[in-house]
Amino acid sequence: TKSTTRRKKSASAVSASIAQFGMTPEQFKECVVRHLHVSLGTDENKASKKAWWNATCAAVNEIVFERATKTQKTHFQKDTRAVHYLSLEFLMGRFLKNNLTNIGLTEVAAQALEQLDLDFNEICEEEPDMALGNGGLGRLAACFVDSLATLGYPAIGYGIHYEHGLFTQEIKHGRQLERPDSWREYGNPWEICRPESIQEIPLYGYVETKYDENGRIHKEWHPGRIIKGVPWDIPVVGYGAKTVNILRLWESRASDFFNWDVFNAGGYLDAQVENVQAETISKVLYPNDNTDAGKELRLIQQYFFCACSIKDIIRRYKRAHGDNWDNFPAQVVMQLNDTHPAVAIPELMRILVDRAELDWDKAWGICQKVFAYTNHTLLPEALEKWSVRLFEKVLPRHLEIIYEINSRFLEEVVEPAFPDNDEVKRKLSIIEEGHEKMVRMGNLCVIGSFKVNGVAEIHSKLVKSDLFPEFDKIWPGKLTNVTNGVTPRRWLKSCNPALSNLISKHVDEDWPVHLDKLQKLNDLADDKKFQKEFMQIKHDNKVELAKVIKELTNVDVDPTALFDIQIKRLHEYKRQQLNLIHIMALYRRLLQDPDYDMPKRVFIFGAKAAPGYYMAKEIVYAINKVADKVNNDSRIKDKLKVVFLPNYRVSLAEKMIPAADVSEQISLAGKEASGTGNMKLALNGAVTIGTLDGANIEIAEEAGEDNVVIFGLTVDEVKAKKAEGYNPWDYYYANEELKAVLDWFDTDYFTPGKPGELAEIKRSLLDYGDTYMTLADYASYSDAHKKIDALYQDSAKWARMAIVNTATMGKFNSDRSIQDYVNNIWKLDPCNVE
Ligand code: T68
Repeated sequence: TKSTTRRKKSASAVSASIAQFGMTPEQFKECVVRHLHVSLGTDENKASKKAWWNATCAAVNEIVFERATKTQKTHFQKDTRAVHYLSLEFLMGRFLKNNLTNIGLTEVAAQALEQLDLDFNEICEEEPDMALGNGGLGRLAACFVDSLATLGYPAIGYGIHYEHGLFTQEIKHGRQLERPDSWREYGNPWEICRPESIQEIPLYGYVETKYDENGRIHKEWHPGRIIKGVPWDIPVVGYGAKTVNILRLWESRASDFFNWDVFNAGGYLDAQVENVQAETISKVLYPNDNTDAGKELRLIQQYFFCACSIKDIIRRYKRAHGDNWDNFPAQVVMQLNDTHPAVAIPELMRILVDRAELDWDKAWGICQKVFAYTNHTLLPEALEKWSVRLFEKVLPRHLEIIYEINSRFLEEVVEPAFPDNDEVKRKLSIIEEGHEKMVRMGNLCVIGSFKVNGVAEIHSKLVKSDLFPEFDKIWPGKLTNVTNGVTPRRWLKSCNPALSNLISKHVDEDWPVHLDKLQKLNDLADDKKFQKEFMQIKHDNKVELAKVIKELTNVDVDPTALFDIQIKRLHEYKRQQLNLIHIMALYRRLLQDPDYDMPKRVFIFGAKAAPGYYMAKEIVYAINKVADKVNNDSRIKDKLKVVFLPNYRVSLAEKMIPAADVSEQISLAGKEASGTGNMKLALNGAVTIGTLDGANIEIAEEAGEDNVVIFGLTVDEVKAKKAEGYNPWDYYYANEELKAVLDWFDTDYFTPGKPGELAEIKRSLLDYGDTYMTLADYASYSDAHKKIDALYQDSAKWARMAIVNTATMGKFNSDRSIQDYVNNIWKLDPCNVE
């Protein structure tokens, strides 16, 4: 009966998609085979899996490109207002399954490939991830473009077409090694080059001051170099595929005429060197998350893609409106994804003042209606600052413009609000005075934008109270909140098909676009039959993950054990070290008392450390060494396993998230702006163990306090403790278990023959002050895990919690986030594409 219902189910899915795109599995199969012949130049007998994947993509693209063209044409004809999402990162992952989900042909394609004796999932595995981002910030941009297309809003994403995305991670003898990520070495079927829209971008050089016949000052920038920006377009398919928007990514090239003929009359070789430098700009994504690298190449990347994008936006605007700038703010809104694209503000001013010859006030009036800025962090080391010296070298005219913006702001805005207050002026100035003068990009963004948002309630509150309090006084209402969200198409429907099918049996089929409808599952939370089905799916997903774990690490894990997952970038503020210390404590308890009462547990990590972040890499090493020891210790009878899955990325997340029982969200309160992995895990029925930080607070509000396990200091308690003088040694001496575990780091217990190899971790937690108060939260964290253990041992109670988590995550749909942006910031109308 199971297989008949499956066939019935898929038959109805197939007929639904035939209604929309008129395709049967046979027709799809013919299309794939045709592409194998005419696009790939091979045939059924010779084709590699990669060729089959390419041919399948080509078949999907027949629909996708047609819809993309229609969408662009409609937006042009209706002259729609659009949002332009400027982001240095778009962490898109794989496209095939997602695009099939969104055009409604997953089942058709799976059956077509089956008829060709191919396995759909295996073919999907051929696709490399498009990893043009570090973590949450980049993945948020990807979820947002998905939601914008799904909701039918005219939108374009602008970014960089990196040749190498985020490095791939290998683990060798427990340590992280970085290898370049060559995601498009063999071509990428999802992108189209648009040489007709190339832009030329100036850099370096000097500024000449001229006066016209009326004595009016005019500035002319004589650049030292011109770079070419080549756009690559990637279609972004909305759910239902009515709207297909574009993600436009810029690749840098040497500008042929300028560098070859004019500047380098001297030599062929010199010209080649300049070509290499030009092409370096889009070579590689900077691998830091939540830290500011401060490197010249990074500033050039930022300017390069902002300047290309603004020229592109203006070209499109002029096609409809000519040289009349009056409608520009009505047509264009630009969302700055963090301060990384902040230089777009002085760039637009430069074009309006120097090129279009608008007077300053009119130009500034336009700018202030066009830009909005999203803040993603309060961590001081992540707040971008550029040295004035570097800025002047790379962008001499922009530095002048920033000075002008700043002096007018201090005089016309700050002085009236805070008369004679030099301290406030010093704080709000875009220029930080000191040993080395710096440009503060956050201040520039707040001053140049009409709205500024944080990404979760508590974070936005702290942006107002701690980061920009004076700005909030000057411009009440400018600082606001938009809580993050994730797309349920990728993060539930496509990554967890079994759970999605179960949901569709009990909730209207349109739940992927009306996620609040999951609330209906609340009524089934105590239903024995539903609990059984729900937990059976969780179990099956764990069986699948166990296979992946075996393949990647050769560790055997028991799918009946509790799967506890922490997946996110490795950072001390995210406190993977707290998780590790607790695992070591559990291990110690099991060694001391073989009957120690706990369910079988598997702790699973996925995390990349920034290549230059020493302590993060030490923590990766420590996790792997502890895993080696624990997993091979027969004394604890497999009651505890520790797994570090290498090369965590979007496609691996899609396999891990559906298999999680527990979601670790354990940052120090006040440090994680929002988190988005927390939402994905809870949506797939994981129970959160978390601090009152970021979106955890809102997740707890939605799921109810009984369905999450909260521990640790609150933001206010953190502040109070810091003020009274936090001393980690107090916690070390007060807690026998904590002391014993920390002392383990000095021994060679986990690093045989190499005592003290892990000692730096202990030192960071004691001698260097424990910046993120790991020890202060340890006891509370340990208690929270005891609570988890007890809850898990009551399987009905646990099933109820898991179901309620899935049922109550409707708020965290990125469609809701986008609708908040539309209502409160962008003021867009959806556009119907026939
Ligand atoms: C993340 N930030 C936040 N930054 O840490 C996370 N930084 O709480 C939030 O949920 C997410 O943004 C989305 O709002 C980042 O991911 C970076 O990746 C980054 C990259 C370069 C420089 C600085």
